Amino acid sequence: MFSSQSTMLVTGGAGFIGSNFIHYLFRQPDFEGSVVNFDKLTYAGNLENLSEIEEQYGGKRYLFEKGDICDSEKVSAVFAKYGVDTVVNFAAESHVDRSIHGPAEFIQTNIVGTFTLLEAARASWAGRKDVLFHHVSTDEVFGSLGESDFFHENTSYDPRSPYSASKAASDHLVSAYFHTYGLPVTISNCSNNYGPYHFPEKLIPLMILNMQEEKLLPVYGDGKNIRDWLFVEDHCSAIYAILKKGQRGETYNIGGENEWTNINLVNRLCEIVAEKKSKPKDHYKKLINYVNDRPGHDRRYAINCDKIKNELGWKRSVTFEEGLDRTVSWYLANLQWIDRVKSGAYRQWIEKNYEAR
Ligand code: NAD
Ligand code: TDX
Repeated sequence: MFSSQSTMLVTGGAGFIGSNFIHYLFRQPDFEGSVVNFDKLTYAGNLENLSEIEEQYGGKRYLFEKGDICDSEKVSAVFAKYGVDTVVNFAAESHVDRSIHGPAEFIQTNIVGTFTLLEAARASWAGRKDVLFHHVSTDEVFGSLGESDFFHENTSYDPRSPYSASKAASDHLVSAYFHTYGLPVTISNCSNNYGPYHFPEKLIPLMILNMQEEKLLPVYGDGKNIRDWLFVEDHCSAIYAILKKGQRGETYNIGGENEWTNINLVNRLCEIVAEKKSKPKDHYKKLINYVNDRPGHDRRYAINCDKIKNELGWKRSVTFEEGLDRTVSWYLANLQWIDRVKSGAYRQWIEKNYEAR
């Protein structure tokens, strides 16, 4: 029962996927509603990602509220002020390495924050069925795969990092609110995203940036861990399909059907960047540097996304070659964006934790 006039609370809308999602929404001809972007603006949140949206729709169909999803008073006030009827919950601490160095923030935002949002939705919506709480989650909740199997919607949860454990807990809470209170919810578990506005601590942007600066390219362990990569716009279109057609109480896996070992991906990125910067094909490959493995490093992720394809008619539209090309071009054209997001809090954290790298 999605209404094109919906008033959507997008939490974490200033981050990587959230900001791409808001851009995506305003490009949809069948979306005529408004978006309230609720974001704490941690090191990972950057309002500059939405400057064009602010210019075009600010104060009308696009509203920004700075706030913490753990702040129940503020969250409830936002529900009441705007008459929110749809929540898309992106807000989270999202980086596995950070969760290893300091799990507390992950427990707070990912678990307590999701709980706080659920409580506000339950109180504000009291019995309504024309509303939806969509929770954005990850394939990492399922743990690590062997060589040939896939994550399905009914795969048992087996999280291995503080990040994935906190996301698993939040998924369980969302599901519990459906069964216990009848809150209309949907959940999606997506594989690794890549694309514009990806914070340069994550593998793909970090590698592009290090190549740009002729710095070493740190590959964890033997480099043979496998991830299933999806262009961020395809994740956004999947979420939009769930908002419009998803069954309440259901979970949908989203993936790229696109498995790469980290080392093969880094090698491919080296070639693309070399080509764009008119360097010899192997110029950047000599920077590849195998470093200590991430503790508890999941070996392989691979999503079976037949359910969302068959039931909601979603399909991926961007090939990996095209997506990587667009991503590398975007980063090389937006080096100032990288300088800005890397200054301040992030720079201090990286110096403290990765001095030895
Ligand atoms: P991100 O780190 O780039 O952005 C997170 C955003 O949430 C930031 O804008 C940050 O300021 C905001 N935020 C953090 N704590 C907050 C709080 N307490 N209150 C309000 N806002 C807060 O993350 P992302 O990569 O865009 O991921 C978004 C969501 O998608 C997360 O829930 C993540 O678990 C999930 N996800 C990510 C991927 C991926 O590959 N990046 C894949 C699957 C699922
Ligand atoms: O410097 C690096 N070297 C390296 O080898 C980094 C940053 C990562 N890696 C490896 C670890 C992983 O196997 O590359 C792979 C990808 O790492 P990340 O970019 O940190 O992503 P990942 O840990 O797979 O998690 C991402 O996808 C699932 C997001 O950060 C999560 O929020 C999402 O849930």
